[in-house]
Parts: sequence; C-alpha cells; structure tokens
Amino acid sequence: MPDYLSTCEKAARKGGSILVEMRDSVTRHEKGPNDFVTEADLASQDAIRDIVLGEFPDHQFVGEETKNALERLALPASGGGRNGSFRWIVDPLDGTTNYVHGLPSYAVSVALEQDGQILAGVVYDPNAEECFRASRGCGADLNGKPLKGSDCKRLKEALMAVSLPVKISRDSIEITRFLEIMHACQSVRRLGSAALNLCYLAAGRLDGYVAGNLKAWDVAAGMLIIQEAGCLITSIDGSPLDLRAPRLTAAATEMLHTEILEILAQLE
Ligand code: 2AM
Ligand code: CA
Repeated sequence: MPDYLSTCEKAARKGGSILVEMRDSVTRHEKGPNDFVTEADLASQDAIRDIVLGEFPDHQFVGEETKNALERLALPASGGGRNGSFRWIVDPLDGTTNYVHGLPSYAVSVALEQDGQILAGVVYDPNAEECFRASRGCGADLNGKPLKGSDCKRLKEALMAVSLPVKISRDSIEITRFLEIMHACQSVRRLGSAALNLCYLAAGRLDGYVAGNLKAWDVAAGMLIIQEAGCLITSIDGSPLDLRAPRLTAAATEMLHTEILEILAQLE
C-alpha cells in the first residue's frame, strides 16, 4: 500500500508553512457573516492539492475552499480506479478567525477517505510545530511520540472543549448544551480550531469535546487521530459519527463519554 500518511504529512506541512509566511500580509474576505476566508486559505489549499494530486492523480480532492465542496462531499467518491474510491478531505486553515487576529491556535487538516472510511490523517499546527498523525489500525502520534488520551472518567474532573457557531442565537440548544456542560465539568475552553480540539483530546490535554454543525474537513483527520489514540467519538446522540454532518461528542474514556451523552440527551 502506498505511504498515504507521508503524503498527508508532506501536504499539511507545506500548507502550514504557507500560512506562516502569509500571516502578516493577509486581507480577509467575508464568505458569510463572520465567516472569513483569506488569500492564505486559498494558497495553502492550492499547494496541498498540488502535492496530493501530484502523487495520486486519479484520486478525488475536496477542500473547504473547493467550489461546491459540500455538494461534492455528498456524492460517492469516484477517484482511484481499480483500487476503490479515494478522496482527500482537506481544511487548508482550520481556525481562520484566530489566524486573522494573530492568535496562534490554527492548523491544517489533511485526510484520505476510501469508500467512506478515513485511512490516514494529519493535523499540523505550524506555530507550535506539532504534527498529529494517524493511520487506520496503526495508532496515532504527535511528532513521532505515540498519542494516548487521558484517563478522566468523571465530568466534574474533566477539562472540556465546546465549539459554537458564529452569531449563535441566545436561545439555541447549543447554548443550553454549553451551559449545562460548563456547570457539570471542571472547566470549559473554546479554542477556535475544531481540528486542534480533537488532537488535544487525543493527546490527553483535553478530556472531552462537544460540537454541533461542524463540516467534514474540520473532523476528517481528527476523528481518526482520536480513535487511534484510544478515545471515543460519536454523534451527539451516541450514534456513529456522520462525517457529512458532524455533530459530535468525543471523550477520553467510555465512562466520561456516557456521562456527557446522558447530560446532552436530557436537553433534547
Ligand atoms: P470555537 O471552538 O472557538 O467555538 C472551526 O474549527 C472553529 O470555528 C470551531 O472550533 C469553532 O470555534 C468555530 N465554528 C464556526 N462555526 C461553527 C459551528 N457551526 N459549530 C461549531 N463551531 C463552529
Ligand atoms: Ca477553514
């Protein structure tokens, strides 16, 4: 089998170096209310696509900045010829709001999907020079050191991350979830990068994570990194995570995961 993980890493590192190079010169454009894209998102994605398709020209490529990305992800992949259907799912800059404000928490996420399963994924944080990697069945590592989640079993001892959409209404269910979790856990963080939240959970820095309405490119690499680090990730109702509509609950241990799911279920 080709070394897909190396390609993920090479592409993610290249994207990350472009983000750092362009950091002080970008102008931001609004895709929607408070939803920014910069020249850096686009340049990073172009470089990643060139590397990936240079090595695997018959694979499909969908990045956040690809035209009609969501519609393309909804279709079955067709790339890969005789070897099945391969699709690269890429966020060239996860955490654009942090990036445009000069906050260091942002990352590049590169994953390879085959017939609906993530085979390999890398999340690269170019500021911290942290490269989180996983390939299916082979474990996860951070800069070569094996990753393992924390052993936190109780929500009252957990450091949680919660992600919320921009301009969320005050009476939204997601605000209710946020308040309930904040009340029940040790402390909550909103860090601005879903991909890094997933990796920090895999690294034992966070104990749990709840997010509604993310996109496939935010979670494709991170969900494999979580699973390969021995942590759990499901949909908010406990069913298997739908990569096309990720509303997720992730936790370091089964006991903590169950407790979070029970709290969320009471709010539905
Ligand atoms: P937050 O974690 O600080 O809430 C993209 O990875 C980041 O954008 C998320 O981590 C989150 O920041 C924010 N975000 C934007 N839209 C979102 C949504 N619909 N649901 C959850 N987080 C969203
Ligand atoms: Ca992005």
